[in-house]
Formats: sequence, C-alpha cells, structure tokens
Amino acid sequence: MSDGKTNAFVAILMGSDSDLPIMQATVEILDKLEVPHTIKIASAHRTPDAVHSHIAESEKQGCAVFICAAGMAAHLAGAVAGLTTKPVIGVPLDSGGGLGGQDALLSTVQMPGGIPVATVAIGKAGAKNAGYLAAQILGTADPAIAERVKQERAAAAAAVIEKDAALQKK
Ligand code: RP5
Repeated sequence: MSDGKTNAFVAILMGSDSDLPIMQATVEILDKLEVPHTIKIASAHRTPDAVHSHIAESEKQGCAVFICAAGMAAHLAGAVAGLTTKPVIGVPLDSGGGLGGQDALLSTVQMPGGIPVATVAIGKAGAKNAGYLAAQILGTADPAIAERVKQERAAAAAAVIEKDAALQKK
C-alpha cells in the first residue's frame, strides 16, 4: 500500500503583477503547510493564449488545484474553470476600480451551472483561505498535508485561547 504521498501541486495564477502583494498571503500559507506550488502572471483578457497553454502544461505536470486571483472584471478564474476539471479557487481582489472589489467578487462567483469556481473572500482573507482550501483539497489524498492542516488549526485555536488568557489577566 502506498503512503498516500503524491506529487500533486497547486498552480497560482494572477491577472497582473499588481495582484502580487495580496497573493503573497497565499504563497505564505502554502509554504507554511509545505504544499508544492507554482506561481504565474497571466491575464484572461490581456494574454488569453498564455492562460490556455499554462493550464495545459500545469495539468500535464500534475497540478491538482488552481488558484486564480484577479480584480475588476475578474474573468481569470472562470476562464480557467472552463479549461480544466481540476478544482478552481477564485480570489476576487480590490484593484482600485472604485467598487471595493465587489466587481471582482461578482465576476468570480457568478459562474454558470456546470463550471464551478470556489470563490473566497475579497482580498487578503480570501488569499489566505485559498491557500488553506487548496491544502485541504490536496490533503484528501496526502495524509501528511492533512495532518499539517490539522496542526495549523490547533495552533490557531491555541493562540486565541492564549490571547484571551492574557486579556483576563489585565
Ligand atoms: C485584472 O485587472 C488584474 O487581475 C488586476 O487585478 C486588475 C488591474 O490590473 P493592472 O492594470 O494593475 O495590471 O485583470
């Protein structure tokens, strides 16, 4: 019987280098949970051919989950979801379009039936959760990743309890 370890990885895509400061939060979570990942800038609108070829190549290499971040009329996650049957997580970003990221949220979440995008919150909280969710998905086939996710949850709970204990002492 195998130990459940796989070579699966997460592919992060973002529409612009202006998305990188927020998407650094995804990278940090995946690094912390020791989840292998790649990262690429490719735009559904500006470089659609690059998006197509990157999805095909990533699938060939063993990508198990795609994380796609974009702002404004955010079509990247939806376009990727139309090209793959791997799970796609969409991160809507506030790119200064004047709508606080709600433009990207609606563009990302309102997918037609049959082509799902698992959409997380706007901005940094969503970027973090995209990392956790991707790790949880990989964890269904890789017990070591699943265990690291569990330990991270326990550590987060312990930190809250510790903060409350410090507050009660004041
Ligand atoms: C989207 O347009 C990108 O994902 C980015 O969030 C937004 C603005 O891009 P830049 O004009 O900053 O390159 O496609």
